[in-house]
Amino acid sequence: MTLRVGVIGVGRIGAAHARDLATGVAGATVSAVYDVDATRAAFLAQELGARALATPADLVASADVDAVVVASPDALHPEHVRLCLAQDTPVLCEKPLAPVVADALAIVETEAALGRRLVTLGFMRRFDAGYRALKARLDSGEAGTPLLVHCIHRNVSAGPGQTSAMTLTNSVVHEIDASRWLLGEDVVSVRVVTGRSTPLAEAGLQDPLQALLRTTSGVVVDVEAFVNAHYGYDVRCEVVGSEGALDLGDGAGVAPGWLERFADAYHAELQAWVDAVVSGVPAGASAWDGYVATAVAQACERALGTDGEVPVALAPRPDLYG
Ligand code: ISE
Repeated sequence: MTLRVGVIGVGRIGAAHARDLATGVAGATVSAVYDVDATRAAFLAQELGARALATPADLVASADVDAVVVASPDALHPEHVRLCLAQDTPVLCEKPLAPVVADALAIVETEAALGRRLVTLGFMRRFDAGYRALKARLDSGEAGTPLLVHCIHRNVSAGPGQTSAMTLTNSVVHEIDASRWLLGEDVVSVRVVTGRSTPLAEAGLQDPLQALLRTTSGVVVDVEAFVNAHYGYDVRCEVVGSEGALDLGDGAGVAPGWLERFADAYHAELQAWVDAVVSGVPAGASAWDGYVATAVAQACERALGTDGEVPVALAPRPDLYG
């Protein structure tokens, strides 16, 4: 069976996903695309032999769309995922599931009521070779008991209108998910530390900032998020345990940008998603993982500008998410 995928939002990551689905990922083709920029959608549709449709709703309802990738702007993710749930259509949603936790929770509740895992979150670090090797070594017990996780997340430059809240819900959200996944634990409280900002940051943007996450067992995860690092795209992760320290290994160098740094991970994530939709066995991060990541990121938003430690309150986890 060839999975016919529709892609909503074909800017940078959406176009990259669409091209890979059309030409690289086994068992998939791209049948339809939508973008608010109709010209951009039309060009990509022509390149891929797909149709450019007039609205996201048309795309999701289209008879030749079996599954959907949502790569629209963050604030539109909930609306586009809801369209998919209403049509019982599997969807790979780029992170975050929603910038606002209530919207993310509403999606979890809708999916739980349907009783079927339709939503997968695009947390691609889970498919990166360095992160996977780190997790395998951690799970083997090689480093003993995990005590600290040090994360660095540096972007080359932020887009116009970037806010500190966006740094948290759009960038730090990756480290929130990756540390939960690596440690197999939830975050119970957060702090955010800020200091001098780079002169390259827009007025009002705290850049860099540091988020400190405390997990259930007391592991402290520190995340440096610096969205105008200028020199390159630099993502690092080190877990310090009672018997050793583990990091991402040689693969983790400075890259021109996130598309280059995580190209293999994005590809592996798409392949795993297509295989999961076809087999019916879910793979990758769930809507619950997306909800939790946003809940932690929004706790960080509340902690921003205070000296305090802010608790993370989570809704009860529906049985669907085991
Ligand atoms: C971007 O949306 C991504 O997901 C990148 O992986 C991340 O590094 C960047 O900070 C985000 O803006």
